[in-house]
This record gives sequence, C-alpha cells and structure tokens, in this order.
Amino acid sequence: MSVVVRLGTARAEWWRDALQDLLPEVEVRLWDDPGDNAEVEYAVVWKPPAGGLKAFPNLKCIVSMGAGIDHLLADPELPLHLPVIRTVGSDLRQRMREYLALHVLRFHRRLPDIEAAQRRKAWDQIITPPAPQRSVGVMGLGNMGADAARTLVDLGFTVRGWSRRPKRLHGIKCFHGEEQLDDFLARSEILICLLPLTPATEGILNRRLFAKLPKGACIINVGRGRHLVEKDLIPALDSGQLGGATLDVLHVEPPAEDHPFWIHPKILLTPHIASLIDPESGAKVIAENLKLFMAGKPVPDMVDLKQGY
Ligand code: NDP
Ligand code: OXD
Repeated sequence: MSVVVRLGTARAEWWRDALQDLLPEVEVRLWDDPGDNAEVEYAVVWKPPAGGLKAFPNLKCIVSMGAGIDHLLADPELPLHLPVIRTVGSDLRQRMREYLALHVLRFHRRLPDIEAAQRRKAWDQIITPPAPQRSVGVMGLGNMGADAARTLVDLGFTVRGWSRRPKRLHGIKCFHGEEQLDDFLARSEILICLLPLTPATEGILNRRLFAKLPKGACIINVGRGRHLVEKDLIPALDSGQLGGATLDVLHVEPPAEDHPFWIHPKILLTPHIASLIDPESGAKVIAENLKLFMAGKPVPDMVDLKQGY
C-alpha cells in the first residue's frame, strides 16, 4: 500500500519524510518517482497536473494539501468518484488569524501613510478612530473566516460577515447570499476575501463591488487570485474609491516581472503565505485524517465535491 505525494517545490522531500514518520505502515513515494502506479492507493497533492491523478488506477482517496480544493477541480479529468479530504487544522487557522490581524491593523492605523511620512522626514501624527468605530467585512465565514472574524471582534473591531447560507455568530453581524451582499458591502471599510474559488465567487472582487464599498475602503484578498478582476483594481485605487489592497493570492503566482501590481504604491503583495502549511504540522493533520479513512471511520475534513468547496 502506498501514498504518493505531490508538491511542486523543494519542500516535497520534507513532506515525504514527515508523512513517512507518521505513517510507517505505508510507503510514501514522491510524485516524480511513484514506482508502480497500480500500487498507489492514496494521493496527497497540491496543484496536480491535469490528468495526473487519473494515472493511478487503484486510488482510494485524494488529499488536498490545503484548505482549498479548486486546484483539484481545475483538472478536467479528476476522478470525481473518489473521496477528497482537505487539510485544515488549528495551525492553519492560527496563521490566518495572525496575518489578518496584522494587515487589518496596518490599514486601520494607516501604516502605509506613516511609512511614507517617514520617507519624507515628516512627523505626521495621524489620528485614527479606535477599532470599534472601524467596520471590517469578512467574505466567507467558514473554517478560517469565522475564526478570523472572531479575532477581529476580540481586537475591538465592528465586524460584519457574509456567507452563502444564514449564520449566527456571536458579536458578528451576519449577512448571506446575493440579496444581502450590497448591505454587507455598504459599511465594510476594510474588506477581507476568504471565500473558496467556485463559479459563483470567481471575479467577485470587481469594479461594481468596489463601487459599493465606502469610499477609500481597503481590500485584503487571501482567498484566491481569481476572485479579483485584476484589471479593475488599479483604476479603483487611482481614483481613490479604494484606499489600498493587500494581495496574498494572484492569478499567476508569482506574477510576471512586469506585472503592474509589483510597483503600485497602494498594493502590498505577499507570496501566498497568509497561512502556509508547513510539513511538520500539515503532515500530522493529513496522517490523522488518512488513519481515520483507512480505518473506515468518518473523516471530519471530507469535502462535499457537489458543493464545490
Ligand atoms: P470553508 O469551506 O470552511 O468556508 C467557505 C466559506 O465561504 C463558507 O462560509 C461559505 O458559506 C462561504 N461561501 C462559499 N461560497 C459562497 C458564495 N457563493 N457566496 C457567499 N459565501 C460563500 O473554507 P476555509 O475557510 O477553510 O477556506 C476558504 C478559502 O481560503 C479556501 O478555499 C482557500 O481558497 C483560501 N485559503 C487561502 C490561504 C492562504 O494562505 N492565502 C490558506 C488557506 C485557505 P457557507 O458557510 O454558507 O457554506
Ligand atoms: C490553501 C492555501 O488552500 O494554502 O490551504 O491556499
């Protein structure tokens, strides 16, 4: 019985070793050297190439090395009958919480303006309102969105959240569905996108949405690059409709050298590190889930492929 691991970076061997330590009963093999494909029963993957998973005829289960499953559904030949487990866990939430607290506070306390003032040698005492007078909107109230929203409440912010289905979360004004989107946006001065990428959410961060936000609102996209219509961002920033954008995810990662986002003064790019899973903690979550699956027990992180996230 074998597990094949695919991660297109130098961390592949680290992942293989971490998983092998935790799953001594199976042989963990790298994607590029899988041995006999027929022996592979489990695949642990991030962005597998199109048609790649179909090549393992005896696969029993696919594990996404991340919370999102859009990278799997992008494969038109994905064996859809197979169960899919995603990887979440407390470290992933912790890192996302840290990232969002950092970047919300950066916009809230106008750190970019303070840094610019320093470069001009100007001692500008910028007064910002206290957090309860700042309204933050969180799009996506799932595993990570609800957790991040709670962290922002704890920091004192006025927090609004938007999800597909109705939700009740203590201290958070919850909105849902298309019909409540405009009300949600109307008072979101800092807007976080923590949605999964699906046909319904692709391109949701566009000029029509920006126009519904309070003037000067800032956006933080930690969902997926394709949530953002990239060509709409710079005009919205240059007109002042948006005050700033922090982007952890992009259509193409890394973006081309001449991509205008690299040098725009109101854009901060981070290299998809908002909540990167490291092999030590990630392998623990994956091994636990695989052990449950192998024992025929329910796996809490099992994905409903029909729902699409
Ligand atoms: P979940 O699946 O737990 O939650 C998704 C949330 O989005 C749910 O609240 C869901 O609503 C809501 N949602 C889905 N579709 C719609 C829609 N059409 N309209 C309104 N709301 C919608 O996801 P996670 O919190 O685990 O992760 C979210 C995404 O974050 C991942 O898919 C991934 O793309 C991204 N991510 C980014 C990372 C990074 O480092 N940048 C790290 C990890 C994840 P409902 O509750 O009603 O189902
Ligand atoms: C994820 C991610 O989906 O890292 O986990 O983006």
